[in-house]
Amino acid sequence: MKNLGLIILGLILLSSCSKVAPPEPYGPLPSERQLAWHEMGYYMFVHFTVNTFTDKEWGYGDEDPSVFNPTELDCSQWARVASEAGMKGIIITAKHHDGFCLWPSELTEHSVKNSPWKEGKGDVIWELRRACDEYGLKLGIYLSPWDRNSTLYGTPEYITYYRNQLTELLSNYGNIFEVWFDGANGGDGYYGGARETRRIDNKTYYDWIFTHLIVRELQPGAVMFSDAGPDVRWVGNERGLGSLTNWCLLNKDEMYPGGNFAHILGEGHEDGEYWVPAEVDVSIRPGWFWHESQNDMVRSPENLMELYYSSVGRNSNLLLNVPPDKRGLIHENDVLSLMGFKELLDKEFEYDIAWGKKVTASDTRGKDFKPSNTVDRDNGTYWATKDDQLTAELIIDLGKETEVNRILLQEYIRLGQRVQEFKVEALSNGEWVHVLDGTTIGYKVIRKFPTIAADKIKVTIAKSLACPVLSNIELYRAPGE
Ligand code: FUL
Repeated sequence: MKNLGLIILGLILLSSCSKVAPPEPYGPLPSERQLAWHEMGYYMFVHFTVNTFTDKEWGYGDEDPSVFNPTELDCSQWARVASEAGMKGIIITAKHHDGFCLWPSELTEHSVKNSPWKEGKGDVIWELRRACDEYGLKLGIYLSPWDRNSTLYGTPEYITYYRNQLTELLSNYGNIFEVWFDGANGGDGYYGGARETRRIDNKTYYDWIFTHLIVRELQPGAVMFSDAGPDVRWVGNERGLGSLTNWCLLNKDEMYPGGNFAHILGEGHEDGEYWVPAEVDVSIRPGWFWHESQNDMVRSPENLMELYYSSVGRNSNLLLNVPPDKRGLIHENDVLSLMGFKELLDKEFEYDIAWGKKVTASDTRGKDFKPSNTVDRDNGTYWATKDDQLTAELIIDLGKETEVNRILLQEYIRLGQRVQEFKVEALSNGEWVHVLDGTTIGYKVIRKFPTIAADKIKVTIAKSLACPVLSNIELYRAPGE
């Protein structure tokens, strides 16, 4: 009898101590550098070069470096504006298609070193590095593969030149969070005086694999962006539109920058072999560079908010271009809009109604994966169902009737992207009311819906590639509507 008692006690202890295993990862997974990138959310693109002074979008490459002469260049102002607007970093056009370098490259004469700015002793990249450090921002680099100034462009020697430029940038300016490879290759250019059209084969000319290795070696923490990744993909348009269905996955093996893949890049591939999430690049003005004639065409705070929903709200990052003017400052109108947008953003997401509320679910894997992990504001914890349970319902009890009109959902992407379809309902006046349908979630989706007075909110995972794993649910009552 005594032994039986001990055995039972042992079994009870064993069962209470035994841990239920977390779900196995499903499909391709994000790397640490990609996970850090996902958390950046929203950051600034800076298009600045000779074009700023010649009023062009694409410089031909024959500019006299003396045209580059900002009178009040202040990278700290850019960084302060970015930081006050809630951005996490800045990516700068170190060299655009005109080939003019914003740093005193040893490899060309077409750079700041031959400009009157600071008597040729200045270095915009270095100043921006310091400004980013001052404001706790990360720095990224855009280096145009197409170079309309270089006499070498089109020959194999140009690739060495391009890689050496990249090496300068990745060796001398501290940690770089993103390297941006543009797919544009227009054809005609100055090319050291040849003034002709040079066509290259996008697929083979740049020999990208070896360029990628240089980035990995010099900046292991940096993600690389292009139409086809390898780490981050273009969203397929420059209008600020992420896709509602958006897989972080892509079959990129047959793709290359400048190829004709825009129609695929929005949605990605549900059965993609690689983790290559989408980035939405869009300008606050009609052009990428500053033009005096566009000073009154700056997007309004409300318009920026729409962009935020159609990018960050659709499982993408937002790279918002804010081009400095001839003075080398972000223009007052752009600053005003950005500050207005930040104010709207703060009001929109002022208080998370779901935080700490009681949550129940139709299925739970075990106490480490309990439903309330979705409302603890800790992205490291998550709710998961048992392995064979591919659909589930989760109900957040708001405690009392509460107005709601926004929902934010996140999967725990360290275990892969799984959800294919979801649905949101609200218990209002004792009845379940359909609020919205969705497809993918991924790192994050934020959806708007008409204000409803709800006692409870139900999130149904209607279809999933593997057992659903949700790390976060937030609810808001945004002003208006
Ligand atoms: C494009 C370029 O041609 C534009 O000038 C701009 O830099 C944009 C971000 O990418 O491909």
